[in-house]
Amino acid sequence: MKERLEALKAEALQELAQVTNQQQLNDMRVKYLGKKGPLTEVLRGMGALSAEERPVIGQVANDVRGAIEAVIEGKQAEYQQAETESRLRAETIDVTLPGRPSGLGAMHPISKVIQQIEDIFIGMGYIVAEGPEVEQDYYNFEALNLPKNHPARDMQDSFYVTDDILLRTHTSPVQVRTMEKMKGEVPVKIICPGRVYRRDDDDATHSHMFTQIEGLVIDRNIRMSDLKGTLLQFVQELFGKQTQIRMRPSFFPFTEPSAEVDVTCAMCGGEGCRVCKQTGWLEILGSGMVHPRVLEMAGYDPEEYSGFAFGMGVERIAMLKYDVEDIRHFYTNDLRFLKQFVHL
Ligand code: 2U9
Repeated sequence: MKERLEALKAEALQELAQVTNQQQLNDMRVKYLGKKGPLTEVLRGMGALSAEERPVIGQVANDVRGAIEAVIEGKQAEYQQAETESRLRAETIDVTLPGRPSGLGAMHPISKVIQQIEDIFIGMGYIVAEGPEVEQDYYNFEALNLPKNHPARDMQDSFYVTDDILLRTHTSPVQVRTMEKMKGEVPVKIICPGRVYRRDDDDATHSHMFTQIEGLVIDRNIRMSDLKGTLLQFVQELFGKQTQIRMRPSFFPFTEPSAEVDVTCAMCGGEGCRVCKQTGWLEILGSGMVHPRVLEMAGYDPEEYSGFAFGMGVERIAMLKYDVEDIRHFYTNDLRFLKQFVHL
């Protein structure tokens, strides 16, 4: 039996020497040390041995098992080490590689111009007010002295949701709502930025949706000169100290008197050029003294209070400021266009 065990050991060690991978090693472990293996079989036969032989053969069997196990374990450690090394090699990160660009965005040019204009008026003590884009007929038209049957209320010109509800055509309803909330208190000194909607055919200078900023001041003794001084201060902060304004008579249902406001062309300094169509002037604002009927409807006695209001299209101002030739560039979001404003 001792000879059989020694032969088994020699055979196992020789075969193990040929093993080259984990799978073969697993097979060897099953073959020599498994329940159905030759070693187990020998040990099972020990019952037939004499009491003197049993411990001797037992010792030999244990030595053989130990020797085979030691070789298997040695190889096992070798394979595990190789496996770990190859995994680490595959997972190596080169921390010196340059990072991937993160694709950081930038503020949209219209948002930038809104912010600049807000900052100028905040500096003059105004509060920014906002309101709904889906508006009631009363706030959008009626309260602004645009009675029923007024041409501006034509179904063809506005986006109506129902007979009484529409997408606001200007931000003026925000001023009306603010006056209502103020319940006759003064001063009212607000600017209202926001999107407005008109049923226009889109082209290079018209869009069915655009951005307005309107302003409203109500107090005692507010005069046309306050309006003029305010707008001059505003355009000089926005376009530069050299900018001048001129006011031309105009008509709006919600202001009386009304005036269109032109600024000297920043492109040519008033000399006349392509941008100002050789006139030296650019129209950028509408304005006027708040109509007494508008004051009255919102709860302000026109005998005691007066006010001025103005309105401008943000896209038009951005187009002049940045020499953009087509309003649609602001909405198509072509990165080649937007990236030009990253550092402005
Ligand atoms: C109240 C009273 C008066 C707002 C005003 C204008 C003149 C004006 C246009 C400029 C270019 C609109 O974007 S645009 O097409 N706006 O000309 N807006 S006065 O007057 C108000 C508003 C609210 C309660």
